[in-house]
Amino acid sequence: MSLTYRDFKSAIEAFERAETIALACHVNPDGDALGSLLALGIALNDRYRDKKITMLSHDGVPEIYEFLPNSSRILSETPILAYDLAIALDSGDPARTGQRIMPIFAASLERMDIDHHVGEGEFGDVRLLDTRAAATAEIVYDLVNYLEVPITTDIATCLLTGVITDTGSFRFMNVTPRTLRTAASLIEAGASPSLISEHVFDNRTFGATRLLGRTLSTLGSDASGRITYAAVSFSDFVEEGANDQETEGFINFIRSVRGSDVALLFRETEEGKVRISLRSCESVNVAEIAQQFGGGGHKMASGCTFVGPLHAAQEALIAAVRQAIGA
Ligand SMILES: [Mn+2]
Repeated sequence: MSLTYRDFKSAIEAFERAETIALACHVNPDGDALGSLLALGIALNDRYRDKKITMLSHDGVPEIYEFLPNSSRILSETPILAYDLAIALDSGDPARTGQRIMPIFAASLERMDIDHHVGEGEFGDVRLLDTRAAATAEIVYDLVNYLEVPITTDIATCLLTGVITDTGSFRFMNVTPRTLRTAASLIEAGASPSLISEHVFDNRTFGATRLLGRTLSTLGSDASGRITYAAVSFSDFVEEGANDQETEGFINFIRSVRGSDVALLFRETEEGKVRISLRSCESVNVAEIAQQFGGGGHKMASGCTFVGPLHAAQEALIAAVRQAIGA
């Protein structure tokens, strides 16, 4: 489904009604989550100088995204429980905003869901859901235009980061003529694709690059070759002096293996706790698999946490994926 003038009008009416507005993105935020959050936060501040706008990211801002304008104004928690309007961006459902932030969605007067994913988690009094958008940033771009806020260089940089990261630099199946038109307008407004790429993709620390080497040396697959996976152990992190945020992008190497339909990256972020990222081609819904383990996400990109040793996480997740694809 795509959005109409009426959808944007009802979003703007909700902004007008609210005095206090909270915006939140999903846990382990990516470029689209943060870019959309910041762009809408900046636009609302520009448009409504008298309203209190709060930007929230449960897991903060990964270092590679700190270059995004206003990123230092994002809070990882809020002392206020109830807002007039609580907005979830790119999140699938309110639970994905993280345990410290999720309660504001139950407590606030109105809720808004801005997302480009299909899911059972759709919610909200106002829904800007567009499954044809390659990124939430594409929807926010339209919304900012409806708000009649000029697309400043700052807003454009945030939105283009969302588009670039969610399309794998315009390589994924979700890229449409609209994606490229939006990107062209953002570049006209002052965003720089090369600057964004330099920060996001060509910015791995020495330790994290060595960690990537270790990770790829664990690459495995099931007998069918349709499931590929790799793991980072806790001692790998310690010995290379790298952290979990720096594994951003590792999964792309695992999913780019020929014949791979589902890719998994296991990270033992502390002893006895394993975070798992899942990616798939269009025919496999990895959100459903992550949900079996208390996680969530999107059809082609999801995540969950497993409590237990690394090998147990691998066994459990690979078995679940095998069952899902009938391999
Ligand atoms: Mn997205």
